[in-house]
Amino acid sequence: MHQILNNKQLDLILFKEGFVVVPFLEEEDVKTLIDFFYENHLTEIPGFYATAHSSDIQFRNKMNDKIKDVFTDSINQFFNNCSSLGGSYVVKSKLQEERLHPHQDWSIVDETKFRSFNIWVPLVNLYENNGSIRVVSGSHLWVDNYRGPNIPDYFSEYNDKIWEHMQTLNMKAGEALIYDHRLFHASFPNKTDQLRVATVFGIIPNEAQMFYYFGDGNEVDVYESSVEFFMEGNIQKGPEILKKIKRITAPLVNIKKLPIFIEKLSVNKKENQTKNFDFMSWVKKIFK
Ligand SMILES: O=C(O)CCC(=O)C(=O)O
Repeated sequence: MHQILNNKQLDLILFKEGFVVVPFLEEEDVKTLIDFFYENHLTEIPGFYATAHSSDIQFRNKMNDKIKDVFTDSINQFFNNCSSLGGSYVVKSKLQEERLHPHQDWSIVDETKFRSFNIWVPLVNLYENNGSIRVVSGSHLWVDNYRGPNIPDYFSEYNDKIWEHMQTLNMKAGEALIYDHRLFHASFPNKTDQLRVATVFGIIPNEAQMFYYFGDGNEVDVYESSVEFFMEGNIQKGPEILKKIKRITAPLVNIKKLPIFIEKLSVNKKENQTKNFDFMSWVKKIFK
């Protein structure tokens, strides 16, 4: 298995727990990113907001370029033979009253061979009232599954149970949560008058090809993907743009090691096949 982090001990923790929290940005870097955010956002921020979802591609890229510029030294310091995908501001204001439910991020590599990650860095100190992030240690190893638009989320009926078993990470500005895209994570609503400004950045091993998984009933279509598609395309519309390489048929979920509170998870019952928790659709709904 590819060693992701240069520090072997941290890499082992990432492998076993699915996440690590590390000091990542200097105070002046945090200030640079916060100042840049406010210089470029002069109007009111909706409840939940991500620059990666802006329809203005030039603006999306401008935000990405700045984040990448500030992150690069730390990425090089922490990561071993990995490629940078791109970055986004992720901001919560008090207009978003609902919590961000427990979810896994989309699969973007062949997870039978590789792992992919996010680096999530708050630019303000976090506590429960202003939108702290929550995780379940080891949850990246619960199942093998495919995640992407139109793919059912077999865990949706366990949202509350998973939430109850999460640990809250009250991170300091500039610390990074490096997490496996399979890890269940969520966040509290921000109940304060100040914005909760954070940044998020994707990472994959150098040798991993990017893929896009799109559900079609009980099957999943696999498309070749790229950083350009994620940064510049409409990521809900992969099938219209990308090259399809194969179709995967059932079983789409392989249960490995479920905790006791969801051990009755059924991946066969029709009624469980509600839509995947789709981060993008959630964001779009909140914008309206
Ligand atoms: O910013 C947050 O509160 C959570 C972000 C998140 O869940 C994600 O980027 O997948």
